[in-house]
Amino acid sequence: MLRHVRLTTLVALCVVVPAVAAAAAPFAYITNSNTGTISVLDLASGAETDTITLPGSALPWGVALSPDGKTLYASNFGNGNFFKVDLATKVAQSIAAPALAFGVAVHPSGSPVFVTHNSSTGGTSAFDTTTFGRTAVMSGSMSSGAAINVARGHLYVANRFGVRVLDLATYALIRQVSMGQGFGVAVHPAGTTFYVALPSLGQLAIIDAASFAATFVTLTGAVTPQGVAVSPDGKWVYTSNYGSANVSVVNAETGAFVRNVSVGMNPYGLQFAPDGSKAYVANWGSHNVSVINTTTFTVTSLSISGRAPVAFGLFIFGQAEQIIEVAIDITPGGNPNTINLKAKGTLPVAILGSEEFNVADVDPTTVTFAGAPVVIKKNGQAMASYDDVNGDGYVDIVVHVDREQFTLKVGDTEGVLEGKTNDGKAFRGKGSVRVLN
Ligand SMILES: [Ca+2]
Ligand SMILES: [Ca+2]
Repeated sequence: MLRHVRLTTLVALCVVVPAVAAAAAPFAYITNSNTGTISVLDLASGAETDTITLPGSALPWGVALSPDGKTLYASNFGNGNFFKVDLATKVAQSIAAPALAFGVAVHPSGSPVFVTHNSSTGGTSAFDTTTFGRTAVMSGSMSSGAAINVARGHLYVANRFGVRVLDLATYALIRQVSMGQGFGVAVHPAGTTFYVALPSLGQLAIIDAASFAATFVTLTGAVTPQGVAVSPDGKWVYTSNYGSANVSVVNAETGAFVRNVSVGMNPYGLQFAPDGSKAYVANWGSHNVSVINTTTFTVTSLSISGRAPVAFGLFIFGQAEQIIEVAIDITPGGNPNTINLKAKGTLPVAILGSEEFNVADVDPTTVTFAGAPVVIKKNGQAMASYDDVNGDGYVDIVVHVDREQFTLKVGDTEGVLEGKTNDGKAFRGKGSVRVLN
């Protein structure tokens, strides 16, 4: 392992130094029931980057992804089958299943896949994901949402009478929690609690995963809550209310109903982004996806090419974007870092290299400091140079930003540098400043 990097070895280092683990941007996979398609949405841009057409007469409904994110499973509510989609090739394969395939969940090991059936005698099937043979049948009636509690080794299936708790290894029935038709099911990240939407009661059931004791939250102003989702930090539970075009927000710690947020028509599938900053809901009636900012509760929408989206299940895959923290030196060698807002020209800021961060990875055209971009020269290149400004043996990059574009004001004490590496990873550094006018 190279501990000290000299300028002359910079090029070689691009190969030698391991990059920080890549964070896959999240994608949403929306089943469009009227068009027999799946819209693939890049949640970083909000754009539909792919549209997968399912074979046959398809009414894609429930959805789940394999743990590695490479395979998608979608139920076909219109026929006795479900689909396996290879997300690399976008090839969809049809697998025979009992009628009215509805909810889908995948075992944490990747197999089997569980498919629920929404008929009067419909329970749950388990399919081996290599052979696609049906390896188990669990009884039930009007089964809908399915979810897995990895910590407790339980499979939950909502049904006509509430929710069934099944042993994830033996499929034995552990408990039927009776409380009226259950629909969507979601599990707290710690596995301590699970949640069931009760459409006909307009309630959310909060169920202790050990004792199965249930408490019920009345969702004021909610009609037919169907989908349910828990925030990644476990603090909030949302329901999508099909009949009232809104999403209810419940405090998971207190069990208190907090508020409703208006979304599109007939909201159905609902899930949080991996970083919890947004929640996405597929609107069956308005043919789009609402995006709820979970801090401000403002709502925007994403367009999709298909119609009548459902996305019932866990339809988002990806990791929260990780920001690499870097050390910077504003006006290298100078201290304090005085910034005169009346000054023109450029301000040099060094991004310091280290054993963990190779500045050869920096795309200088993406860098801003205190809102000011790096100056682009007439030849199209960023004004930047490589030097070891602090003499620690690691190469640093010195970028020159446009002094006339600072968003700083007098009294600010911190300047933030942001940018991206050549392969799109975000980094950030902070330094003290003294701002004069
Ligand atoms: Ca300095
Ligand atoms: Ca250095």
